[in-house]
Amino acid sequence: MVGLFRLLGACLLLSPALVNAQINMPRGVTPVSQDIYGLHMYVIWIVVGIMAVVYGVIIFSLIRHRKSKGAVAATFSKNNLLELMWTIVPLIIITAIAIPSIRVLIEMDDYDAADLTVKITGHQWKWQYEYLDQGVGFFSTLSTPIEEVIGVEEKNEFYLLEVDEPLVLPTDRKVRFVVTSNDVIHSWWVPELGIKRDAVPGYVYEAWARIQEPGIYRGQCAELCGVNHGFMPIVVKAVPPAEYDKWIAERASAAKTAQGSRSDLTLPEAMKRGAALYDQHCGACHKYDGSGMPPTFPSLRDSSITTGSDINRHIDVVMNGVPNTAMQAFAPQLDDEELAAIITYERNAWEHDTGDLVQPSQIQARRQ
Ligand code: HEC
Ligand SMILES: [Cu+2]
Repeated sequence: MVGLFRLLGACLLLSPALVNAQINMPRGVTPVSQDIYGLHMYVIWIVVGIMAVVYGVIIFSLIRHRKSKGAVAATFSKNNLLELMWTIVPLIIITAIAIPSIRVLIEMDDYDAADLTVKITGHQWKWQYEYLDQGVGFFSTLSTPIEEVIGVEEKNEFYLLEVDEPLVLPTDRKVRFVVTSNDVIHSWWVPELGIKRDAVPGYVYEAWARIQEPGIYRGQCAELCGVNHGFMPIVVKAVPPAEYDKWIAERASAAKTAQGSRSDLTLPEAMKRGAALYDQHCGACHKYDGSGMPPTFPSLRDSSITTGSDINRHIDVVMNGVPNTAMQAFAPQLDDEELAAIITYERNAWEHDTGDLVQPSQIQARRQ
């Protein structure tokens, strides 16, 4: 019993220390996340106060009015003062919680006057980030090697919390997020930014952050979204504004150059790019060796679509997807060259060796 009380006392006194032990919620690195933390601690203390009073009365009554001492139950059935008290006291408590809560809620919803806007789209199973004013966009996919997932290699420190390309954001600037989804409901959750926003297809929800410290902040999809729900982590890399400006300028000019050059692919080029893109965008469902997980995710090995002579049938499935299945339309997600490379890869990998080479111009021709 004494041990229990000691533990309880330690919990209360050491609450900030327990953040590091991941027992308490993080304080975070934005004004909103810190205010959420403050509100949380404030409510916890009120709860502790209520608990002390309630348990105090119960324990006092148990000891003071115990049967062995000859206690006799009271028989009164009405006490106006008591009733007034248990109406007024909760009212005061609720008001004392409501006022700071509403203040934090209003602060969380203050999306105006943002310095930049990032559109976040959830996909099965990856996140897409678009810097709306700069014309820069990319996908961020899990980078944990498959060997660690299946247990043949030791898991690293950031197992399932690492991506190929993090979301790069400036510190000390107001970043507005618009969050949506391409398929099912996901949720973009980064505890240290104090943000958890549902990504719902057909809707756009907003959030914002002004990050105060450079660093790497990790999060996860927080809405069960299918078999690889645990495989779409979030990594935010916050850098000083000057560094961010340099990064975004480089990305923007790279995006422009890529748009201008549309040359034909050679087969080795297409296979190399296609293999990497296939692993990134298709491997989660169709597996890295193309064997899929039938019957839900079909095998692409020796399928009539990936090896049949009607290449356009193959192109159309990948570009338009299959309605009402997890096979999404990739035409809006990938550019002509990327689609051409992936399709070429599928037609030649896994001993398919059809020799077919799909060119970006063929994809372009089939875009509506
Ligand atoms: C989220 C899971 C998922 C991802 C990611 C995915 N697919 Fe699919 N794919 C499916 C499902 C499910 C089907 C079966 C649809 C149906 O019922 O016809 C399918 C069907 C296909 C087919 C037709 C196969 C056949 O024989 O019917 C091809 C080709 C294909 N996908 C290619 C791709 C390519 C290329 C990518 C990556 C750019 C990809 N898929 C990514 C789930 C996925
Ligand atoms: Cu998800």
